[in-house]
Amino acid sequence: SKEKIILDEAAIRRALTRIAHEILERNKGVDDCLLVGIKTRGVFLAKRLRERIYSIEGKKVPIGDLDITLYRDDLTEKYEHPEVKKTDVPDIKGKKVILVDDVLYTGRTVRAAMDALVDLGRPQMIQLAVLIDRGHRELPIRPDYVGKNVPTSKSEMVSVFLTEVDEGEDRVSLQTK
Ligand code: 3GP
Ligand code: 5GP
Ligand code: MG
Repeated sequence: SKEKIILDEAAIRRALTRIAHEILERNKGVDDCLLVGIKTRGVFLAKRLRERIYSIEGKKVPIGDLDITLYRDDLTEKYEHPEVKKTDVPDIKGKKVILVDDVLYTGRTVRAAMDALVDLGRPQMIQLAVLIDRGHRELPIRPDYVGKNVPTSKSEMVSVFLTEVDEGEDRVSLQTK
């Protein structure tokens, strides 16, 4: 298999800085905003965005996380059904919730995340930030903030390495079988 670097450490840093600025611009600051990371790597990306926003704006955005796992509805089917296992999210009533994930693919995980959020209370708005949009959506979901759009085939895989959890430097690569 072949591996191609899509984003190196500096490119990830620049993308997150840009997204932090975009979040501040779109929301005219971050009052009433809440960052919610989708485990595992979405949580670390949300924390990095919170730090960036703090250094630009001097405001600490509250943070939460959602743990979503894929369950097979039927072992004979390839279809995978995402379910929310755990949530640790502050009060979202009336808040602008910014969901953060590393890779957006079918959109089913984000859909499960939105269902879980709406069950917790009525947010004012939900936005979506992803480091990589690899296409192949199966639901009408689009990100508001994107680090990089990466056209992929379904047989390819995007690998996201973040120093908080992975060996080596920050990087995103594309694995072709
Ligand atoms: P993450 O939790 O840090 O996002 O889903 C478990 C991990 O497997 C995810 O890590 C994700 O990065 C990785 N992964 C790679 N390709 C896929 C995929 O197609 N589906 C799912 N669910 N996870 C994938
Ligand atoms: P979904 O298909 O629901 O959009 O994505 C499912 C979950 O798997 C999400 O958390 C997403 O971040 C992750 N994911 C999907 N495709 C990939 C991929 O190619 N690489 C990585 N690292 N994560 C992926
Ligand atoms: Mg993910």
